[in-house]
Amino acid sequence: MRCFLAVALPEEIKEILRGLQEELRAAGAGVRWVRPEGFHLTLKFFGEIPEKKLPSLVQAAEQTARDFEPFELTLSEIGFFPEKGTPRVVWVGLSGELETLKELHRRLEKAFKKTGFPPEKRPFHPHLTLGRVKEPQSTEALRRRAAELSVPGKSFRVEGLTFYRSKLRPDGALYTALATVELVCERE
Ligand code: 3AM
Repeated sequence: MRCFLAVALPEEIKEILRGLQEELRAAGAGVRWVRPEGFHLTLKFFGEIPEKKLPSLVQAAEQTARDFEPFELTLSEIGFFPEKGTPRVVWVGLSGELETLKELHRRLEKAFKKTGFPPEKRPFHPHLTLGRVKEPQSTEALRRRAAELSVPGKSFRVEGLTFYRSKLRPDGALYTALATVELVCERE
């Protein structure tokens, strides 16, 4: 199965992201928008794994999550990959306790490496994907529209990590939650 680890998002955050999608949709670019129930913050993409590998990944995540207490992130700006030129991915960036998020990501990579999954080569750029560009024409209007919009500075608590299965469909990926691991560190 195709599998990844992510932070699931509260409904009110998904609602905001859905609203931003609506505003951007008006720019008329050929974008495949993420299904609102599928919004998430990816921490690690595993690719195709045999189902029997999942328990060892969950265990690695649990061990790491033990050293972290829940923390807060805030929606920031709309951004694009790549930053300049024809965009491929439209996303919402994050602010807040980003250093904690990056440390969590670094520790997870280390734990998964021990489990046999090589670390991601690309730098970690935390983002919430809104959509993927399918037709690179008319993306200028999309960039213009994005620059006009203001993202509500809403915060949410990261309290757990969720393993998802991703099923690729012609109309976009379908994500199913497989297991959730809580951040449980209890500091004095
Ligand atoms: O929705 P986002 O962008 O957070 O981009 C893919 C998506 O992240 C990413 O894994 C998440 C679930 O599909 N992804 C897909 N293929 C990937 C790959 N080969 C990948 N990340 C790294 N390497």
